[in-house]
Amino acid sequence: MQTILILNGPNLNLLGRREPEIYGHETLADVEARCRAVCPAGVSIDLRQSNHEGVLIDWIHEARESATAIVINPGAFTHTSIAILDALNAFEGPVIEVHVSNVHRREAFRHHSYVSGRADGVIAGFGIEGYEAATRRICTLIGAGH
Ligand code: CA2
Repeated sequence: MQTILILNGPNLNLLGRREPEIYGHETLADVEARCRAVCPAGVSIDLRQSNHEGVLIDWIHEARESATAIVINPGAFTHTSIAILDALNAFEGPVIEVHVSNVHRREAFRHHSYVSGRADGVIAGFGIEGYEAATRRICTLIGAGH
């Protein structure tokens, strides 16, 4: 079994519950179900969310042993966290960065991402469909299914 770790940073527990005009109406549970649905046999999804930078870093370290690939929406840590970048640099598998909103159409401080320089792909502005697209791309990159 290959595992895709789908990590979500701060405030993304509110997905589908606040600011639907920016982030839509679907929740992280919907994200999980959609990503599971596009995974071929032999690939599992492990979706997690934390509001704490150190917890996200610990999960990325854990993934070195337990996951084949990472899909990450680091939330606002995208724009601030060299520590998350360093952790991702220590992970050897593919990494795809996802943003629900189109960060480039928003405030200037959302235009720079520390994670993009490490990511194998970046998706922004596709709503939660971005997670599905990222999961499909990861499956291609790890040679799973289809
Ligand atoms: O567009 C994205 O996915 C972001 O990563 C979301 C972050 C934001 O800081 C990034 O610039 C772009 C914020 C996550 C907040 O999530 C909420 C979801 C629903 C309601 C309120 C916040």
